[in-house]
Amino acid sequence: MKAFEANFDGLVGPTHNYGGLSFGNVASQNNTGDVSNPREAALQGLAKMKALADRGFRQGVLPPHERPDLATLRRLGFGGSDAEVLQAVARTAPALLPQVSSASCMWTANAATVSPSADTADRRTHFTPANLNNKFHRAIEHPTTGRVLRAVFADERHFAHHPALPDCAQFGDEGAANHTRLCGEYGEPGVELFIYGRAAFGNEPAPTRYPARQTREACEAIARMHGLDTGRTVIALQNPHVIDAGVFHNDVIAVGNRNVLFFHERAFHDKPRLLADVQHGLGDVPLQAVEVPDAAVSVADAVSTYLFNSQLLSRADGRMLLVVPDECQRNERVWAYLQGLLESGGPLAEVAVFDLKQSMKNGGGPACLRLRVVLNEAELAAVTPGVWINDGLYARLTDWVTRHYRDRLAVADLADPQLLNECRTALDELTRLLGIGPVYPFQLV
Ligand code: SUG
Repeated sequence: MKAFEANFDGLVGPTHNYGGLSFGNVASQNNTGDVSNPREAALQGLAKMKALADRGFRQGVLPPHERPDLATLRRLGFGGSDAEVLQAVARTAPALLPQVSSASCMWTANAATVSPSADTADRRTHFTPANLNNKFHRAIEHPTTGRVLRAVFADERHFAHHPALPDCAQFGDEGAANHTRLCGEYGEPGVELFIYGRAAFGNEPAPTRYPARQTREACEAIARMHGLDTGRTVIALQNPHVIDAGVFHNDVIAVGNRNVLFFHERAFHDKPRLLADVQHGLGDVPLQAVEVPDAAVSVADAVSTYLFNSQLLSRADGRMLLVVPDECQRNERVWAYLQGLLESGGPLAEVAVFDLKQSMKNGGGPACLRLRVVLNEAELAAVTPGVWINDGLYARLTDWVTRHYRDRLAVADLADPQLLNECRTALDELTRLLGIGPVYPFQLV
């Protein structure tokens, strides 16, 4: 059956800030304590969504989470009114404030792993929210993420939802950031490629400086839960050296679309084996490996520009568009490499550049901001309709952001009880605007 790739971008939340929370993510650490601009961040993300929707790509939006996360603070023993909770946290445990206030769910590549119906045993699209248990500020996302995904993909005839994996290091899972699907046509069975940074058991090489967030055990569990065909599932180790160089997710060093895998020479531990296994799974469909040599673009350049954290999208004519952050254009070597790629006559026909500076400063590029979901006609029709970006929704969301978001937020502002009220008012309006029903703890009490 004919199918399409839809991209669901995370709308940046009103508490977007630079908390310096992600050890191993160079941008997050380098920008610790900077004053953020949540309004600009949300508008930058919306501009990308609108531009892609205007070009005919199927583009949806996923709402931000309730932040500061009062329910988590109460679970940690804080009590009294909401304002008293925030005051006590600021006074006695200030490090918790940015953690429970991060707008990190905007990076929806980490929201879940998604397997399209063409790949699964029961022919439904399967979703597993990522437990993100390597970082506290991200580990609190999955309950709301699960509710949002169930609200948007509600029809049980088409969509199957699993709980996040057990919350422990053995099953560390970072979602679609470490998962790529390769295929001929989107609607045909594809090869699901999972990349992990460490195995809980065994003695494979591991990074020594920064944490490896994803485990092999998590990949194996998701493949089982989704009912994937073992002959078309490849689970492979990331190069531990690139994790130590700041590649905290595989989507910082590789991206795939249809039969094209665009990756850095140093991305994988055993590249020949990985390529052979993917080709074996693809059968008659030839894999096009676009390998970027270290001599042309170093790992450091890849990390600072997010060349690979790009969206590789199929245009109607079958050739591909690469959506990159403008950091790529400002780096001579990366930009020269891209020009050469365009002239090479390969699958890449076009590069589109976006200013995503607010998100990039926390280590989130174009690919981090989106969750890919392959959907056939019947499944597309079953998606809750209010989340599709069109002229009307774009206008309503930009108006909503402009009315509710601050244009300046310092970490110290997170204790302001007024900020919590602003966020709840905004989010309550948003769930009505998107027509997804109640999903937030403050709406469920
Ligand atoms: O988990 N940054 C996120 C960035 C996630 C990027 N996603 C993908 N590569 N798919 C992270 O490291 C920083 C938040 C702060 O420092 O305030 C942060 O969580």
